[in-house]
Amino acid sequence: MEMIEEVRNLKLRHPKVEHLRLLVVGPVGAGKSTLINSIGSIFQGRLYQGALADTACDTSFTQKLQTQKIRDGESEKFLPFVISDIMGLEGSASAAGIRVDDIIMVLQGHIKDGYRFIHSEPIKRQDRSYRSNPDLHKKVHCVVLVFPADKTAMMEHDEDGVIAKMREVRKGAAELKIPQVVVMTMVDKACPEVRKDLKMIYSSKKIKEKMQECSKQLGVPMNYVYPVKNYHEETELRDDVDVLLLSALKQILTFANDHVQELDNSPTFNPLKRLSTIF
Ligand SMILES: Nc1nc2c(ncn2[C@@H]2O[C@H](COP(=O)(O)OP(=O)(O)OP(=O)(O)O)[C@@H](O)[C@H]2O)c(=O)[nH]1
Ligand SMILES: [Mg+2]
Repeated sequence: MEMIEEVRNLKLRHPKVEHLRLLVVGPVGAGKSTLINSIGSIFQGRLYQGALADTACDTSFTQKLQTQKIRDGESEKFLPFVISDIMGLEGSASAAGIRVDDIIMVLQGHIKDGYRFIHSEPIKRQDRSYRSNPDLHKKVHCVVLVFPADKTAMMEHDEDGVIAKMREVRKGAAELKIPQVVVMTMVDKACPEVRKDLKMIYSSKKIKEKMQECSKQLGVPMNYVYPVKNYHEETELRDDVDVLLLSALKQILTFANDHVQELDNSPTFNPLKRLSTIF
């Protein structure tokens, strides 16, 4: 597949960035960890479980910040990107789930891998998992908002407040100029025809409506909303599953790469610009 080669051979557009860093953000049980495993599986050429996922999920199964480096099964080298996994978001009445202010800290690269999130308090500067001066590749270069297609009906009224939290994260990312996209998981659960044949996704009205709902409620343009089905029950890789995941990933990496390039060209890095402010 051509897309897989493009991702393998991606050239990073900033001299000091070791790899692009993506972060998945979304409600508990949205399929964040499974998404990371699914992407890992494609490159490993077999089903892979780097980021463990859960089957019965009322509270977040993922508790710690966990970054997956993915090794390419063919070259045995690490791919030019990593994906960070975090605890899921819960409604405002819940006494569990990740805090929005902690997510913003992750975006800025202030939290080290392995940190266990605490709902009742944000990370402290004195914490040994707090990183004061993060390098560029410790910062997040694209935020992937993960939302399940079968739950879009609850977005509009947002009774528990999860959508409001996702919007806050998006706003925080926008202030940091970090690009944001939506990956809409569980398309198989949202439409029976798609469940039978994943290719129906391209013509399914139902899926399109759900993508529009995600776009509207999360404030991300339609062309930044990608529907996928994760590997959750399969025993083998499938081209139709891979294509959706890879086309989303390819776009996401392009945005992340654009972002690091902009950082390289930003005025503080430009000596001529600095001179012109001095004289
Ligand atoms: N049908 C279907 N099930 C999925 C899909 N993606 C994930 N799942 C299932 O959904 C459940 C939750 O997935 P996780 O990946 O653990 O969700 P998470 O967002 O990491 O959840 P927390 O870590 O608890 O915040 C698991 O049982 C997965 O197998 C999908 O695309 N389709
Ligand atoms: Mg998880």
